[in-house]
Amino acid sequence: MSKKTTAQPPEKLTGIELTKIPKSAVGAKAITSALSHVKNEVGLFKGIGLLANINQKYGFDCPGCAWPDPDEKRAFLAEYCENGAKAIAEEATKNMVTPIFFATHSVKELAKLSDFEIGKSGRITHPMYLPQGKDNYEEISWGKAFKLIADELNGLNSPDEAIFYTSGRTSNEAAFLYQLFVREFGTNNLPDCSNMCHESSGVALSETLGIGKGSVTLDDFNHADLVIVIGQNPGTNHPRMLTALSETKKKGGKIITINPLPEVGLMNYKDPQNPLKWIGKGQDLTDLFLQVKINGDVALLKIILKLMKEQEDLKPNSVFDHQFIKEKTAGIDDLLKNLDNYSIAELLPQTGLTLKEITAAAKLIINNEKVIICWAMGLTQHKNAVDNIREVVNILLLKGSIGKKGAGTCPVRGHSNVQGDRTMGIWEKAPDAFLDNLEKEFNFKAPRKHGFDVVEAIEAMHAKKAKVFFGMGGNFVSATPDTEFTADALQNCNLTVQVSTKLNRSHLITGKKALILPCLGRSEKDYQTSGQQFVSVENSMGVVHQSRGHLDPCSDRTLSETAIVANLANFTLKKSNTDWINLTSHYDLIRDKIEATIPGFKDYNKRVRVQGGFYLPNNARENNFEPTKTGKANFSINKPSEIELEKNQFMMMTIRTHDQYNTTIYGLNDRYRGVLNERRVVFMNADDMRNLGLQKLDLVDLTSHFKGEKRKAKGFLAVPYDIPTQCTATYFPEANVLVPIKSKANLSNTPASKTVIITIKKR
Ligand SMILES: Nc1nc2c(c(=O)[nH]1)N[C@H]1C(S)=C(S)[C@@H](COP(=O)(O)OP(=O)(O)OC[C@H]3O[C@@H](n4cnc5c(=O)[nH]c(N)nc54)[C@H](O)[C@@H]3O)O[C@H]1N2
Ligand SMILES: Nc1nc2c(c(=O)[nH]1)N[C@H]1C(S)=C(S)[C@@H](COP(=O)(O)OP(=O)(O)OC[C@H]3O[C@@H](n4cnc5c(=O)[nH]c(N)nc54)[C@H](O)[C@@H]3O)O[C@H]1N2
Ligand SMILES: [Mo]
Repeated sequence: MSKKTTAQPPEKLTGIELTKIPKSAVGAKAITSALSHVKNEVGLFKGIGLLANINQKYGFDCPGCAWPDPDEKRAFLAEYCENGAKAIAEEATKNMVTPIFFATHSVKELAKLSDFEIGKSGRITHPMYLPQGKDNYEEISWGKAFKLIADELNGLNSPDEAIFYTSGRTSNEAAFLYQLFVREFGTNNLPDCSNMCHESSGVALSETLGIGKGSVTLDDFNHADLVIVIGQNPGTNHPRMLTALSETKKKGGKIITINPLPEVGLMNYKDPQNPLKWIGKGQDLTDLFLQVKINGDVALLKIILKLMKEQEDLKPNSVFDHQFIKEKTAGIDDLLKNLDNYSIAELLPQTGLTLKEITAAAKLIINNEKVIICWAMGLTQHKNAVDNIREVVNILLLKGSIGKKGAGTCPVRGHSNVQGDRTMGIWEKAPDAFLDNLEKEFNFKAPRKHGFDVVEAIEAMHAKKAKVFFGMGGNFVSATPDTEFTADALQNCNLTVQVSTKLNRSHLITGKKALILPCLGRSEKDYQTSGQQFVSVENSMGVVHQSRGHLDPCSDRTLSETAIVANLANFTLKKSNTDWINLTSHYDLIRDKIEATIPGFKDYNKRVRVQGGFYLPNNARENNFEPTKTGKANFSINKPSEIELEKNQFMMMTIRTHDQYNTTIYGLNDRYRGVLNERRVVFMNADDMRNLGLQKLDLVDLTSHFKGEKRKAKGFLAVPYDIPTQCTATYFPEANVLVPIKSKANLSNTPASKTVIITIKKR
């Protein structure tokens, strides 16, 4: 497709070794793996000091994930996990990407490396500029860099020709200033990683419950009768969640896991904080495992709903919470009537399960009162993703399992401040009330036309309707779908700018001109004119708390994200009523402005200084559903997957290994799945392999099929795995080239990266 620099990771294989899949997650191996990463990247002495500060009340927030910290006790040296330690090691690395590095490595040469090799180059130390037609980045002063961006932005025909992306690590303070700058500049083009992540949850939950966030707190896991974990792999992606699940079990609660893969972390667990338990069997977490087919979830949940209804009809008042339904909800009659349109026999094949297995799950739901349902990308990245989540809500509403202790919705967020960034207004569709407040406080006219989300932004750049791309963190070209198409889109731009900590592929697939603006990481001290600052972030459960850096910055030429935004605004905005530079002199001043514009932040500066921070208001948690269109919690009618595979086709999900953070590759192992030293693998059912005449580790090429279009990814090793027939899995970002730009979720526009239709051909 593309004649320009290829944006796909190289086809090179790295020497695979298949090992036994461990029976238990965490334990001693996790600790040794974490320490070895810290030792290699940071050095052991400095590394231990760093780890002691992660997630402590006056330390810094772990940039790993958004799982909350305990409100009460915090273990010394222990409120992090293996993968949090790796995230920190990655940020605090000794390796530096200096102007000399760029002078001696051309962009074309670097683009041939794997994401692992690119990332390991290290932290970017100086602002760098790639002039048009040049092969190498050159050092540039901050002043010249800001002027260059300002000139480019002010030269556009309309502010809507610029795109301002955000990844989810940006602090509340930086995010608030950033969206303000973008809106004063005149556009709502504020796509963010949420668009590819939990957007489907936001859409489904806002419609049904009146808030786009989850309703549970960490303490609810101590009171739940039943926790269902569906479409999520916490052992790898939210390891500290295993502690919460372990608490549920210790108190007598049950756990159902719904996943095409028997993910080790969910099956059995060894507490990292209790070395005495590292030897021995560990604790079984999952009571019932439903190995659903990819995208079979609506069909499965519908069967459960039908079984619940059947039992309620048989024995009235034994299943449904009628008082809750009557007082708090709308739409139950339509839901129950609609369920009659589906027969269990018709739904069953989509799930790949037996009726006996599903009945066992339904029984657990029927017989328990307080239910929490947790989910992540396994539900959100499908064409019918919003249906998935609304169906989850239907089950909870029938049980009255929302807004009471031990029950509720738990969409587990990804990036450590992705939820906070949304609260701060990083949203291409920010509501009018938010914009009204901004206008009042900052005395300007905010644009009202909705901006581009991620997919729309790519399409706009591809069509040359957008010409400047500005990325506040992240790795746009590798994280987004349809790698070649997106690469073309970015290369069409006049200017691409990346505010980054570490080198990544988006620095190498650029517009005609490109800039890299190096910023401080979460673990580093942030000094402004009034002294050292702290920032604040919001976790997955709506707790806002502070985060204070511990290390000296990797270079004296980096700036904080907050300072970068303020300077950019100062250079770009011809008239603004805001004193941008003064605002960044002390971040309390920014927090005062947040308090003045966003509900829930009363006494922000005082409450953020209280140990552990504070909870934002959450109507669903408080059993109040007034913000929905009906003023009640809404039942909904949802559709099972409509995708039909041809006989030779497979469904492919793109997932994370145990050794990566999205596009940042920590290492080449996926320990919990028994794959070492290789990322170019495709997990397949052994019967499917046999039918295709494939042997273990045969080299195959993958082709995706979408509305007559084909996309190819070459050179993957077939690995037989415990996965349902016609289901396959590959790793993100190697397989992103196969995700068609137009294949996305209804209503949320999230790329359908878990339902890619492929064929597999032996080399
Ligand atoms: N160490 C580490 N931590 C991370 C990240 C990381 O890359 N590394 N990324 C962060 C981010 S941004 C996010 S969003 C989260 C992601 O956290 P997860 O959502 O856990 O990440 P994925 O690897 O995408 O895993 C999706 C899980 O859903 C399952 N699944 C896929 N399709 C289906 C389906 O159709 N139905 C069901 N029931 N299950 C399905 C897969 O088998 C897999 O277990 O983690 C965050 N934390
Ligand atoms: N096929 C497929 N595609 C997916 C997914 C999938 O499951 N499958 N998951 C999607 C999901 S859930 C998400 S959230 C997106 C992630 O998309 P992104 O957030 O865009 O990607 P990341 O890989 O997290 O970004 C890593 C880069 O962020 C920069 N960085 C790290 N820390 C900081 C910081 O503190 N400040 C700044 N300014 N920069 C920093 C570093 O330079 C690093 O290279 O990918 C999505 N893409
Ligand atoms: Mo995410």
